[in-house]
Amino acid sequence: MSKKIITPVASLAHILPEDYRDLVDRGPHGKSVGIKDLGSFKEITEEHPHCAGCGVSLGVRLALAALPAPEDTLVVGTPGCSFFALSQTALNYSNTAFGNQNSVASGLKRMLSIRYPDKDKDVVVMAGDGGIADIGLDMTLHSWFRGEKISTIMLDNEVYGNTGGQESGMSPEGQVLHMAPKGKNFKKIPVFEMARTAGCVYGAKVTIASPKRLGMAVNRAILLARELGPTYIQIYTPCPTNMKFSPADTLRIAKEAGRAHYAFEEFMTEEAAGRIAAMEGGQEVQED
Ligand SMILES: Cc1ncc(C[n+]2csc(CCOP(=O)(O)OP(=O)(O)O)c2C)c(N)n1
Ligand code: SF4
Ligand SMILES: [Mg+2]
Repeated sequence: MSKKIITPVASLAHILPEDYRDLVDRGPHGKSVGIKDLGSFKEITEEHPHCAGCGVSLGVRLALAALPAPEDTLVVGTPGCSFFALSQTALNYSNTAFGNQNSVASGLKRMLSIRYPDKDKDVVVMAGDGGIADIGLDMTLHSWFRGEKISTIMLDNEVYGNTGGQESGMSPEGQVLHMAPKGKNFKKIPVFEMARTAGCVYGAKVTIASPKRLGMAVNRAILLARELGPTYIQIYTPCPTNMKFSPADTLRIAKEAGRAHYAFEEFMTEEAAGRIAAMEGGQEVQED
Protein backbone atom coordinates (compact mmCIF):
# COMPACT_ATOMS: atom_id res chain seq x y z
CA MET A 1 0.00 0.00 0.00
CA SER A 2 1.28 3.43 -0.84
CA LYS A 3 1.17 6.10 1.81
CA LYS A 4 -0.28 8.39 -0.87
CA ILE A 5 -3.56 6.47 -0.66
CA ILE A 6 -4.12 7.67 2.87
CA THR A 7 -2.81 11.22 2.48
CA PRO A 8 -5.75 13.64 2.73
CA VAL A 9 -6.22 16.64 0.45
CA ALA A 10 -4.32 19.43 2.23
CA SER A 11 -7.25 21.87 2.27
CA LEU A 12 -9.48 19.29 4.01
CA ALA A 13 -6.94 17.85 6.45
CA HIS A 14 -8.10 20.05 9.33
CA ILE A 15 -11.62 18.58 9.35
CA LEU A 16 -10.47 14.95 9.46
CA PRO A 17 -10.73 12.96 12.68
CA GLU A 18 -7.65 12.93 14.87
CA ASP A 19 -6.94 9.23 14.26
CA TYR A 20 -6.77 9.74 10.48
CA ARG A 21 -4.32 12.61 10.83
CA ASP A 22 -2.32 10.51 13.26
CA LEU A 23 -2.22 7.68 10.69
CA VAL A 24 -0.84 10.00 8.03
CA ASP A 25 1.73 11.62 10.31
CA ARG A 26 2.81 8.67 12.42
CA GLY A 27 1.45 5.58 10.66
CA PRO A 28 3.68 2.59 9.89
CA HIS A 29 3.56 2.72 6.09
CA GLY A 30 7.00 2.97 4.56
CA LYS A 31 8.87 3.03 7.85
CA SER A 32 9.83 0.79 10.67
CA VAL A 33 7.75 1.25 13.81
CA GLY A 34 7.75 -0.61 17.09
CA ILE A 35 5.33 -1.02 19.92
CA LYS A 36 6.58 2.13 21.61
CA ASP A 37 5.85 4.19 18.48
CA LEU A 38 2.20 3.23 18.24
CA GLY A 39 -0.11 6.12 17.50
CA SER A 40 -3.87 6.10 17.95
CA PHE A 41 -4.33 5.50 14.20
CA LYS A 42 -6.98 3.11 13.06
CA GLU A 43 -5.12 -0.11 12.33
CA ILE A 44 -3.77 -0.36 15.83
CA THR A 45 -6.30 1.80 17.54
CA GLU A 46 -6.99 2.20 21.26
CA GLU A 47 -10.69 2.57 20.55
CA HIS A 48 -11.45 -0.90 19.26
CA PRO A 49 -14.88 -2.37 18.59
CA HIS A 50 -14.39 -5.24 21.07
CA CYS A 51 -15.62 -5.78 24.62
CA ALA A 52 -13.75 -3.88 27.34
CA GLY A 53 -10.48 -5.62 28.24
CA CYS A 54 -10.51 -7.86 25.14
CA GLY A 55 -7.29 -9.84 24.78
CA VAL A 56 -7.88 -10.42 21.07
CA SER A 57 -7.87 -6.71 20.28
CA LEU A 58 -4.55 -6.28 22.11
CA GLY A 59 -3.13 -9.33 20.30
CA VAL A 60 -4.11 -7.83 16.93
CA ARG A 61 -2.63 -4.49 17.89
CA LEU A 62 0.71 -5.91 19.02
CA ALA A 63 1.06 -8.28 16.06
CA LEU A 64 0.31 -5.52 13.54
CA ALA A 65 2.90 -3.27 15.18
CA ALA A 66 5.48 -5.97 14.46
CA LEU A 67 4.84 -6.34 10.71
CA PRO A 68 8.16 -5.80 8.92
CA ALA A 69 6.50 -4.21 5.85
CA PRO A 70 2.85 -3.23 6.49
CA GLU A 71 2.47 -1.62 3.06
CA ASP A 72 3.44 -4.90 1.39
CA THR A 73 1.48 -7.19 3.70
CA LEU A 74 -1.81 -8.90 2.99
CA VAL A 75 -3.64 -10.06 6.12
CA VAL A 76 -6.13 -12.89 5.62
CA GLY A 77 -8.76 -13.60 8.26
CA THR A 78 -12.08 -15.30 8.85
CA PRO A 79 -15.19 -14.68 10.99
CA GLY A 80 -14.45 -14.29 14.69
CA CYS A 81 -13.72 -11.46 17.09
CA SER A 82 -10.38 -10.53 15.43
CA PHE A 83 -12.29 -9.73 12.24
CA PHE A 84 -13.78 -6.61 13.86
CA ALA A 85 -10.39 -5.00 14.42
CA LEU A 86 -8.77 -6.29 11.24
CA SER A 87 -11.56 -5.10 8.96
CA GLN A 88 -11.06 -1.56 10.28
CA THR A 89 -7.36 -1.43 9.54
CA ALA A 90 -5.66 0.59 6.87
CA LEU A 91 -3.86 -2.59 5.80
CA ASN A 92 -4.70 -4.86 2.89
CA TYR A 93 -7.15 -7.27 4.49
CA SER A 94 -9.19 -10.09 3.04
CA ASN A 95 -11.86 -12.03 4.90
CA THR A 96 -12.75 -15.60 3.93
CA ALA A 97 -15.55 -18.12 4.45
CA PHE A 98 -15.04 -19.52 7.96
CA GLY A 99 -12.05 -21.85 8.19
CA ASN A 100 -10.77 -21.26 4.64
CA GLN A 101 -8.14 -18.68 5.54
CA ASN A 102 -5.04 -20.82 4.95
CA SER A 103 -6.29 -22.04 1.56
CA VAL A 104 -7.13 -18.52 0.42
CA ALA A 105 -3.82 -17.21 1.79
CA SER A 106 -1.94 -19.94 -0.13
CA GLY A 107 -3.55 -18.90 -3.42
CA LEU A 108 -2.99 -15.20 -2.78
CA LYS A 109 0.67 -15.76 -1.90
CA ARG A 110 1.26 -17.73 -5.10
CA MET A 111 -0.54 -15.11 -7.16
CA LEU A 112 1.46 -12.26 -5.57
CA SER A 113 4.75 -14.12 -6.19
CA ILE A 114 3.89 -14.33 -9.89
CA ARG A 115 2.60 -10.77 -10.14
CA TYR A 116 5.50 -9.24 -8.18
CA PRO A 117 8.48 -11.57 -8.75
CA ASP A 118 11.02 -8.98 -7.57
CA LYS A 119 9.20 -7.80 -4.46
CA ASP A 120 8.48 -9.42 -1.10
CA LYS A 121 4.74 -9.56 -0.48
CA ASP A 122 4.00 -10.99 2.97
CA VAL A 123 0.81 -12.99 3.40
CA VAL A 124 -0.21 -13.38 7.04
CA VAL A 125 -3.20 -15.34 8.34
CA MET A 126 -4.68 -13.89 11.54
CA ALA A 127 -7.64 -15.77 12.96
CA GLY A 128 -9.08 -17.32 16.08
CA ASP A 129 -8.56 -20.76 17.56
CA GLY A 130 -11.94 -21.94 16.23
CA GLY A 131 -11.05 -20.86 12.70
CA ILE A 132 -7.51 -22.25 12.69
CA ALA A 133 -7.73 -25.32 14.91
CA ASP A 134 -11.34 -26.52 14.64
CA ILE A 135 -13.31 -25.77 11.50
CA GLY A 136 -10.24 -24.80 9.43
CA LEU A 137 -7.80 -27.39 10.78
CA ASP A 138 -7.50 -29.40 7.56
CA MET A 139 -6.88 -26.21 5.56
CA THR A 140 -4.30 -25.08 8.11
CA LEU A 141 -2.46 -28.41 8.10
CA HIS A 142 -2.46 -28.83 4.34
CA SER A 143 -1.01 -25.36 3.79
CA TRP A 144 1.84 -26.47 6.09
CA PHE A 145 2.22 -29.85 4.34
CA ARG A 146 2.52 -28.03 1.00
CA GLY A 147 5.20 -25.73 2.42
CA GLU A 148 3.33 -22.51 1.56
CA LYS A 149 5.41 -19.42 2.32
CA ILE A 150 2.83 -17.83 4.62
CA SER A 151 2.70 -17.03 8.34
CA THR A 152 -0.23 -18.21 10.44
CA ILE A 153 -1.03 -16.31 13.64
CA MET A 154 -3.61 -17.82 15.97
CA LEU A 155 -5.33 -15.44 18.40
CA ASP A 156 -6.10 -18.08 21.00
CA ASN A 157 -8.79 -17.05 23.48
CA GLU A 158 -9.58 -20.73 24.05
CA VAL A 159 -13.25 -20.30 23.10
CA TYR A 160 -15.59 -19.37 20.25
CA GLY A 161 -15.83 -15.79 21.47
CA ASN A 162 -17.76 -14.25 18.63
CA THR A 163 -20.70 -16.65 18.72
CA GLY A 164 -21.28 -16.52 22.45
CA GLY A 165 -18.80 -18.78 24.23
CA GLN A 166 -18.92 -22.27 22.79
CA GLU A 167 -16.15 -24.80 23.50
CA SER A 168 -13.21 -24.82 21.08
CA GLY A 169 -10.65 -27.57 20.54
CA MET A 170 -8.19 -25.13 22.12
CA SER A 171 -10.25 -24.72 25.33
CA PRO A 172 -8.45 -26.25 28.30
CA GLU A 173 -9.71 -29.56 29.67
CA GLY A 174 -12.36 -29.02 32.35
CA GLN A 175 -13.26 -25.47 31.23
CA VAL A 176 -16.97 -24.78 31.81
CA LEU A 177 -18.50 -23.03 28.79
CA HIS A 178 -21.94 -22.59 27.24
CA MET A 179 -21.65 -25.74 25.15
CA ALA A 180 -19.70 -27.53 27.87
CA PRO A 181 -21.79 -27.05 31.03
CA LYS A 182 -20.02 -29.93 32.78
CA GLY A 183 -16.57 -28.83 31.61
CA LYS A 184 -14.71 -29.68 28.41
CA ASN A 185 -13.89 -33.37 28.41
CA PHE A 186 -10.70 -33.53 26.30
CA LYS A 187 -7.35 -31.77 26.31
CA LYS A 188 -6.32 -28.65 24.38
CA ILE A 189 -5.38 -29.65 20.82
CA PRO A 190 -1.55 -29.55 20.47
CA VAL A 191 -1.51 -27.32 17.37
CA PHE A 192 1.92 -25.93 18.29
CA GLU A 193 3.45 -29.41 18.16
CA MET A 194 1.45 -30.24 15.02
CA ALA A 195 2.89 -27.15 13.31
CA ARG A 196 6.41 -28.44 13.84
CA THR A 197 5.53 -31.92 12.57
CA ALA A 198 3.57 -30.62 9.59
CA GLY A 199 6.49 -28.60 8.20
CA CYS A 200 6.56 -25.15 9.77
CA VAL A 201 10.12 -23.86 9.80
CA TYR A 202 9.53 -21.65 12.83
CA GLY A 203 6.95 -21.48 15.61
CA ALA A 204 6.44 -19.50 18.81
CA LYS A 205 3.94 -19.59 21.65
CA VAL A 206 3.56 -16.30 23.51
CA THR A 207 1.01 -14.22 25.45
CA ILE A 208 -0.16 -10.61 25.09
CA ALA A 209 1.56 -9.91 28.41
CA SER A 210 4.95 -10.26 26.66
CA PRO A 211 4.83 -7.58 23.93
CA LYS A 212 8.58 -7.59 23.16
CA ARG A 213 8.72 -11.33 22.71
CA LEU A 214 5.48 -11.25 20.76
CA GLY A 215 6.87 -8.57 18.44
CA MET A 216 10.12 -10.37 17.85
CA ALA A 217 8.38 -13.70 17.21
CA VAL A 218 5.96 -12.18 14.68
CA ASN A 219 8.82 -10.40 12.94
CA ARG A 220 10.89 -13.57 12.75
CA ALA A 221 7.93 -15.60 11.50
CA ILE A 222 7.18 -13.23 8.65
CA LEU A 223 10.79 -12.78 7.51
CA LEU A 224 11.44 -16.55 7.62
CA ALA A 225 8.23 -17.31 5.70
CA ARG A 226 9.48 -15.10 2.86
CA GLU A 227 12.37 -17.42 2.13
CA LEU A 228 11.96 -20.77 3.82
CA GLY A 229 8.37 -21.87 4.26
CA PRO A 230 5.38 -21.80 6.61
CA THR A 231 5.63 -20.32 10.11
CA TYR A 232 3.23 -20.36 13.06
CA ILE A 233 2.63 -18.06 16.03
CA GLN A 234 0.16 -18.93 18.77
CA ILE A 235 -0.80 -15.94 20.93
CA TYR A 236 -2.77 -16.27 24.15
CA THR A 237 -5.46 -13.57 24.03
CA PRO A 238 -7.83 -14.15 26.98
CA CYS A 239 -11.52 -13.24 26.64
CA PRO A 240 -13.04 -11.64 29.77
CA THR A 241 -16.60 -11.83 28.44
CA ASN A 242 -16.78 -15.59 27.96
CA MET A 243 -14.26 -16.67 30.58
CA LYS A 244 -16.16 -14.50 33.08
CA PHE A 245 -13.33 -12.50 34.59
CA SER A 246 -13.12 -8.74 35.08
CA PRO A 247 -11.89 -6.77 32.02
CA ALA A 248 -9.33 -5.17 34.35
CA ASP A 249 -7.72 -8.60 34.91
CA THR A 250 -6.86 -9.50 31.29
CA LEU A 251 -3.14 -8.82 31.57
CA ARG A 252 -2.88 -10.50 34.96
CA ILE A 253 -4.55 -13.62 33.55
CA ALA A 254 -2.22 -13.55 30.53
CA LYS A 255 0.83 -13.14 32.78
CA GLU A 256 -0.21 -16.09 34.92
CA ALA A 257 -0.73 -18.22 31.80
CA GLY A 258 2.76 -17.19 30.67
CA ARG A 259 4.10 -18.84 33.81
CA ALA A 260 1.96 -21.96 33.32
CA HIS A 261 0.47 -23.52 30.18
CA TYR A 262 1.48 -20.59 27.96
CA ALA A 263 5.17 -20.37 28.89
CA PHE A 264 7.19 -18.87 26.02
CA GLU A 265 8.36 -21.52 23.59
CA GLU A 266 9.98 -21.47 20.16
CA PHE A 267 10.97 -24.10 17.63
CA MET A 268 12.95 -23.62 14.44
CA THR A 269 14.69 -25.69 11.81
CA GLU A 270 18.48 -25.52 11.57
CA GLU A 271 18.17 -23.44 8.45
CA ALA A 272 15.80 -21.02 10.20
CA ALA A 273 18.20 -20.74 13.15
CA GLY A 274 20.98 -19.83 10.71
CA ARG A 275 18.84 -17.14 9.06
CA ILE A 276 17.86 -15.70 12.45
CA ALA A 277 21.50 -15.52 13.50
CA ALA A 278 22.37 -13.75 10.23
CA MET A 279 19.40 -11.33 10.48
CA GLU A 280 19.72 -10.45 14.14
CA GLY A 281 23.42 -10.98 14.79
CA GLY A 282 22.86 -13.41 17.66
CA GLN A 283 20.41 -11.14 19.51
CA GLU A 284 18.35 -13.04 22.14
CA VAL A 285 14.55 -12.75 22.30
CA GLN A 286 14.17 -10.13 25.03
CA GLU A 287 12.21 -10.94 28.13
CA ASP A 288 9.42 -8.48 28.96
C1 LIG B 1 -19.03 -21.89 7.86
C2 LIG B 1 -19.34 -21.17 9.13
N1 LIG B 1 -19.54 -21.86 10.26
C3 LIG B 1 -19.79 -21.21 11.40
C4 LIG B 1 -19.84 -19.86 11.44
C5 LIG B 1 -20.19 -19.15 12.72
N2 LIG B 1 -19.05 -18.61 13.40
C6 LIG B 1 -18.65 -17.34 13.24
S1 LIG B 1 -17.38 -16.90 14.23
C7 LIG B 1 -17.37 -18.46 14.91
C8 LIG B 1 -16.43 -18.84 16.03
C9 LIG B 1 -15.20 -18.05 16.06
O1 LIG B 1 -14.36 -18.58 17.05
P1 LIG B 1 -12.82 -18.33 16.97
O2 LIG B 1 -12.29 -18.69 15.65
O3 LIG B 1 -12.17 -18.96 18.14
O4 LIG B 1 -12.69 -16.72 17.05
P2 LIG B 1 -13.05 -15.76 18.29
O5 LIG B 1 -14.40 -15.21 18.00
O6 LIG B 1 -12.98 -16.55 19.53
O7 LIG B 1 -11.99 -14.70 18.23
C10 LIG B 1 -18.32 -19.29 14.35
C11 LIG B 1 -18.58 -20.70 14.73
C12 LIG B 1 -19.60 -19.14 10.25
N3 LIG B 1 -19.58 -17.79 10.22
N4 LIG B 1 -19.36 -19.82 9.10
S1 SF4 C 1 -16.26 -11.90 23.20
FE1 SF4 C 1 -14.19 -12.06 24.09
S2 SF4 C 1 -12.77 -12.18 22.35
FE2 SF4 C 1 -14.77 -11.42 21.59
S3 SF4 C 1 -14.64 -9.19 21.64
FE3 SF4 C 1 -15.54 -9.83 23.58
S4 SF4 C 1 -13.79 -10.06 25.00
FE4 SF4 C 1 -12.97 -10.04 22.91
MG1 LIG D 1 -11.54 -18.08 19.88
